[in-house]
Amino acid sequence: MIPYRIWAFVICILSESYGQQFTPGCSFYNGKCIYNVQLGNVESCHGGNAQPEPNVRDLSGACTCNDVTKASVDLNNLQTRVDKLHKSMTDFKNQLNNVSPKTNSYQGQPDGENQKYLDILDKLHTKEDILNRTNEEVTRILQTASTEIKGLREKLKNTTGELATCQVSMGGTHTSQKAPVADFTTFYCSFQQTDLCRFTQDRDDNTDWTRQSSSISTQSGPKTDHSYGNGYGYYMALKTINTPKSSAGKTISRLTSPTFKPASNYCLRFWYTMFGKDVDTLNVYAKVNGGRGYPIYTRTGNVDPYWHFAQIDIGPEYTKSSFQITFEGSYHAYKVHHYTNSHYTYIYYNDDGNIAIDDFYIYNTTCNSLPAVPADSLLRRVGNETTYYTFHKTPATWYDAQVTCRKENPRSSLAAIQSASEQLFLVNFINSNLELTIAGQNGFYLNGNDVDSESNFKWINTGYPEIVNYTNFHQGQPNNVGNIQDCLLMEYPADNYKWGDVSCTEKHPFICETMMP
Ligand SMILES: *[C@@H]1O[C@H](CO)[C@@H](O)[C@H](O)[C@H]1NC(C)=O
Ligand SMILES: *[C@@H]1O[C@H](CO)[C@@H](O)[C@H](O)[C@H]1NC(C)=O
Ligand SMILES: *[C@@H]1O[C@H](CO)[C@@H](O)[C@H](O)[C@H]1NC(C)=O
Ligand SMILES: *[C@@H]1O[C@H](CO)[C@@H](O)[C@H](O)[C@H]1NC(C)=O
Ligand SMILES: *[C@@H]1O[C@H](CO)[C@@H](O)[C@H](O)[C@H]1NC(C)=O
Ligand SMILES: [Ca+2]
Ligand SMILES: [Ca+2]
Repeated sequence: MIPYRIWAFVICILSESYGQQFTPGCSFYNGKCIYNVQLGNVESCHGGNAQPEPNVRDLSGACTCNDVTKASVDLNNLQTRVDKLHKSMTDFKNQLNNVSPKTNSYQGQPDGENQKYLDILDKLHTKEDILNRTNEEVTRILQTASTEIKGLREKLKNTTGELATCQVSMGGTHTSQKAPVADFTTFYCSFQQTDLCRFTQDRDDNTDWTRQSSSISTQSGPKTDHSYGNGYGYYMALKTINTPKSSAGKTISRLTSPTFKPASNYCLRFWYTMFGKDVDTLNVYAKVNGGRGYPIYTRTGNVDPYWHFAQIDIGPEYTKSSFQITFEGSYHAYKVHHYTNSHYTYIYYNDDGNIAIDDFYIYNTTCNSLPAVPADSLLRRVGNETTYYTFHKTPATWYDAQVTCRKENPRSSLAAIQSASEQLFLVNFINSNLELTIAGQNGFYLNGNDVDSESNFKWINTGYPEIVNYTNFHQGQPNNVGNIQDCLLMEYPADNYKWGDVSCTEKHPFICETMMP
């Protein structure tokens, strides 16, 4: 006897309306601005009878952003249908797999029930065949659509030059789940700003912090700033001064933030380096009513040339009234014997050590309530490494893209692709998403660049430049056309997003990556 349970299952499968959903469809461009991609009309498509929709505009006229936006909405709808299709195909296959082994045991039993089973299996195979053909059709449609979109965008660029503006509205159609809008604001400073974001030098100290770009020396200071990781970026540094001093003792310098409004809590985050043998201490204070009190953060000594992350909760005792943040750096002098006028004297030097800070964030909430990762991000775990990617379809210059990444999370940067499997992971994800496939026709920026030294491409996500070892350049790239191509772009969508170098001021979509500590 076949258990009732299995019968119910099989009947359930057959009564599902797969037939409707799995009818292959077509895609056509037909020289019009608006795409019409359909599923379920195979005769009218392949019979050449496809009629353009009455309101479709002819390409001999100029296409507008509205046309591209409408096309992208149509394609979004298609994406939704394709997603559903894939899901029901998978479910269907799973159900089929569950049923098949059970039915085998009834084969050869010459009863009526077994015959019914074989009939059902027959029908299931027919469905599977349709399903397989539909799968091929969907793949074909996606490929055609992406080619057509490319044509449409090129046409638009040729006729109106509206490319960049349109992509903004295309980006706006994305509706997948966003993180809830948190009730906090962020103050961020990359120290790229010449007004130092209204930070000011204290007057009751020995010297000033300086706004610095590039490395200070090989024995001290960071190699580059933290925001951009190359000579374009700036950071704040307390530099030793190689001048003899008459006495020992610390040289102290303070830099104070603008004033922050009262709130129940604040969270402070920043990056710092402390490198060189004369480095003494970095203290951070929450300055209330002009008084510094005791430090809320202290780090002492010669650490290393790398950028380090600091995070400090600032409780209500400090934040119930207006307050400022003060960074206090110090270095010490060392004693040397000096031979002058036939005798030895002592002189004190401090010539080796710098404290630097960059990428300052302050949020009017507790550190715990800040999102751990950027909203809407894609997770990848390899071994013990966890990375989140966010995809930005709105084109930006390499510099603006990098800062957008830094702003979304202190550990975020434009992505660095450091293996073939990471490249494949990203390319597969882009290809699985129609909107990203559309945006990707214009490439995706990575963080690699040779801004500092021609043809020496470096990854800069950690703020400590690293040689780009794994590469995936398209044939003939990098080629530094016009001597101005310094930034890496996943430039060739038709060739698995192989890389090229482009001018960093060109605007392209981009991928950010947040590496978890
Ligand atoms: C459907 O595709 C799968 C995987 O390619 C294959 O194993 C199966 O035989 C195909 N089914 C039919 C009915 O063609
Ligand atoms: C756009 O312009 C380029 C260069 O002028 C041309 O090769 C291309 O065919 C044009 N594309 C369309 C869709 O008109
Ligand atoms: C943070 O500041 C913004 C702007 O002043 C305010 O709207 C918001 O309520 C504040 N959030 C908290 C948690 O205090
Ligand atoms: C991750 O794994 C690598 C290689 O196994 C190891 O060297 C490294 O210390 C691990 N890192 C962490 C954070 O566990
Ligand atoms: C990259 O290559 C350089 C020189 O070939 C080597 O020193 C460095 O360790 C490599 N880095 C990585 C991350 O493999
Ligand atoms: Ca900076
Ligand atoms: Ca190039």
